[in-house]
Amino acid sequence: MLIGLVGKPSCGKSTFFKAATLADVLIAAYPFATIKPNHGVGYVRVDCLCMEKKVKCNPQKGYCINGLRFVPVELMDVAGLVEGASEGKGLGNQFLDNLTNADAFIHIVDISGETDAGGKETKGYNPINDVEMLENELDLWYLGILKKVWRTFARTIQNTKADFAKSVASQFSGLKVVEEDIKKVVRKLSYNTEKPNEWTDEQLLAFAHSLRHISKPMIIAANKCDRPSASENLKNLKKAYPEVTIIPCSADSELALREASNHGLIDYVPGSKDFKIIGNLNSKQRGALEAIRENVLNVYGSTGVQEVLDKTVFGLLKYIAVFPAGAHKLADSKGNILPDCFLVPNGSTALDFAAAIHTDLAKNFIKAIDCKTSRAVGKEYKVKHRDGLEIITR
Ligand SMILES: Nc1nc2c(ncn2[C@@H]2O[C@H](COP(=O)(O)OP(=O)(O)OP(=O)(O)O)[C@@H](O)[C@H]2O)c(=O)[nH]1
Ligand SMILES: [Mg+2]
Repeated sequence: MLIGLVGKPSCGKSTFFKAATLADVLIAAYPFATIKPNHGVGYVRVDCLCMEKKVKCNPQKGYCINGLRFVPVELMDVAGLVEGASEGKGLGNQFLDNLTNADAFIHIVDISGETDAGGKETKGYNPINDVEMLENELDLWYLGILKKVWRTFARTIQNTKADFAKSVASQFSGLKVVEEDIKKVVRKLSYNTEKPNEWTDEQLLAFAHSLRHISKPMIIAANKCDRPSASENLKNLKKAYPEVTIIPCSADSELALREASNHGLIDYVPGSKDFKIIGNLNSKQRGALEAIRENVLNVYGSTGVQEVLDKTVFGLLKYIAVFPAGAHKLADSKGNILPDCFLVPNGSTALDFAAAIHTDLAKNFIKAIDCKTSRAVGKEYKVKHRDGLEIITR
């Protein structure tokens, strides 16, 4: 799974990325600080099975703190996007193409209204403009990809009477559009799929829009919520986009807390509503951390960064987390207890889960044992969030 961080310059993409991954990336108060995409690993939170099974787990990927399991997901931070990007403005198409194989986008919006459309410092800017701009540019980007091949592609479909949804899915597989989604889109638009060659430009744009919506679902991280002007802008944005999940966050605060925690200055678990000072702080450090407590944690309940990631994976993408759980004290062959936790799409079967662990496990699958009930389940069993399953093979 790959999650792309998108947004205009200086909205805080790299700060969010660094807070989530602790990778060493450039953060700067000038536009287009990031040029080449940054790849890194962030984490989503799952209640680990170790608590209810009363065992001490040994995660081989990610980590577990007091029964909260942090499961890795891949994140990508890209260059800032400006109006006209789909035609090459700013850093243009080049980085949009970096985003083709993302499964979802987190749109980082500067909710403080203190940067303009180009990412330069200003006051009283309306962040609603940024959402309109980004949505529009992403649609035009999809349209450009479709248009490059559409006439030839549509003619071939018409001449060979090929299945429309299947053909689109295979032609644009790089965008991660799937057959089912295409069927849904054309049903909604009620287009004639036997004659795609006759679609008008407007029809093609509407198709690009729906395809983009469905293949790159998006959540909004209303960043810089620590700033005084944020709450009013947040209210207005939520009113303008009632159907979108909008989560206030302060990437800068999360980064400060994570770094302080890494240096042993505070006790802080990502996503929590508070932290405890445990090290020797100078008055400047103490003041900065207390300001985060007062302006962010006490107001919004957390910095929001962890919530954005969790909601993207479990809400937007509807994934669930499943643990491989060996028969002997839930351990793998090396004795690691609950070594892994896999993220799989909701609706996955026990066989899909086995395949996610290793293709051999799926090939030689006999049954799976549910560690909570000790019952055997078959190939077709629909796995549930926080199941622990041992795969039995031939
Ligand atoms: N107050 C506040 N400032 C923030 C926050 N997040 C980022 N910033 C500041 O916003 C500026 C831009 O941050 P970056 O993370 O470099 O922004 P970006 O979106 O990656 O920018 P480009 O790479 O140029 O597109 C920096 O000065 C950050 O310190 C936040 O949560 N609160
Ligand atoms: Mg950046």
